[in-house]
Amino acid sequence: MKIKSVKALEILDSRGNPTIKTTVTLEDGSAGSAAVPSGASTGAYEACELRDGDKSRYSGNGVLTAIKNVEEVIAPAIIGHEADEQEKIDSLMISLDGTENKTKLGANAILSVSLAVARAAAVSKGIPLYEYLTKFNPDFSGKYYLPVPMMNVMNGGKHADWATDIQEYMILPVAAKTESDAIRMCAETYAQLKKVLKSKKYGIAVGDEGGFAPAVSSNEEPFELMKEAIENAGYVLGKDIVFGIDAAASEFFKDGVYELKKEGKNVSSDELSAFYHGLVRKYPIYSFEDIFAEDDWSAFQKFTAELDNKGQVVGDDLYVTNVKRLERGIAEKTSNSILIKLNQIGSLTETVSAVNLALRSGMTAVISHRSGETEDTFIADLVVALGTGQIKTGAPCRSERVAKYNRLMEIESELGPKCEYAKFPFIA
Ligand code: 2PG
Ligand code: MG
Repeated sequence: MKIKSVKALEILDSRGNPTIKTTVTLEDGSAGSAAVPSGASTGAYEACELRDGDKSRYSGNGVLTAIKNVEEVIAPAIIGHEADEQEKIDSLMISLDGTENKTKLGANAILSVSLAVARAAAVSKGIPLYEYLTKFNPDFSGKYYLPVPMMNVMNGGKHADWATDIQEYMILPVAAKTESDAIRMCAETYAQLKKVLKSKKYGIAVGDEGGFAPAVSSNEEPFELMKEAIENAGYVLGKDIVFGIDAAASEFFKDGVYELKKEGKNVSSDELSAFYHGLVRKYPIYSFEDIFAEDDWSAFQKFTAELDNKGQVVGDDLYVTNVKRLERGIAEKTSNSILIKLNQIGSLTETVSAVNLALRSGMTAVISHRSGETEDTFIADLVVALGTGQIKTGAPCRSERVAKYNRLMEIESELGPKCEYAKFPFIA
């Protein structure tokens, strides 16, 4: 079905910053909308998030230029094209932009159209978005896999005023039998964590991704608090639920050293690695995202070799969902996993290429939200369609996070026996 109109709107993300929402309408009246998220601990190599820079509006963060680009540059070029020709539309937008990092039109402008086109096409075909998106999954067999949620229940770093140096402390309910059980296990643990924090007279305010962000004493203490919460919720740490972290280490890498403010010291890559190994000896941590800075390839490579597939080393700022950086990571065995964020690269087609390359190379792929989110749940459908088996979308708190988990439960109930809960590959 052909595209008839493309309209964009400036809306707010979960931090109250402006972002872009685009609606694509087809000739049969089918319409699809998509809203773009925004990061705080952004990678230096991400595609461009175009902001107006006009200080009289939103401190320069408005997206009216991006909207203009959608309506005046992209719309005339894609109107009349078939909405289900996603690759064609994405590459048309990429060439209209013509820059390496989408600096001309903005990755936010391009992505909003890219996702809205996919939604409109699914609506026109009368099928759910996750079903429509399986056309991008070369291994799709008719069976759907619902992802292990990586829930960030304690927030630090840039997302929580540096409560800890490590940005995210995550729980992974690996022993769940279904998606809704997995989400329940995390929500129950989260509720217990609140009680644990209260009993220790810690604050229970939450960070950008809904995790608690109290003034703990060290980077290690959150593991103790989560351990207590998991036990109080009736689960076995290391069996039912395991841990993951996102250090977002680029954010505390300054002048060649890693500044651990919480520990009051500056450390080298080797020392930081020793610190992580120390944690691994004490806690069942199975996912290590951005544990070094985005250009510290050799530190990643060394840690990945040492971990020896007993867990995943996830590249986020390291790869920025970019096939070129991922190719280097594959060649050099820099990590065994990639974090996937649509707006780091700026189109559905390029995102899917990164996922498929990673999976083909034996890596895992975690589909992820951003710290600045909207109520859009596209990533829930995408992770089910691509069957990567892992999603990271915050704590079971704050509606922009919960919306994704709710969508996953909805998909699970719709699919019934056609789906199963994914296995976390690093646990027997
Ligand atoms: C990350 C993300 C999402 P941000 O570092 O993985 O959790 O944060 O969107 O701020 O980059
Ligand atoms: Mg990250």
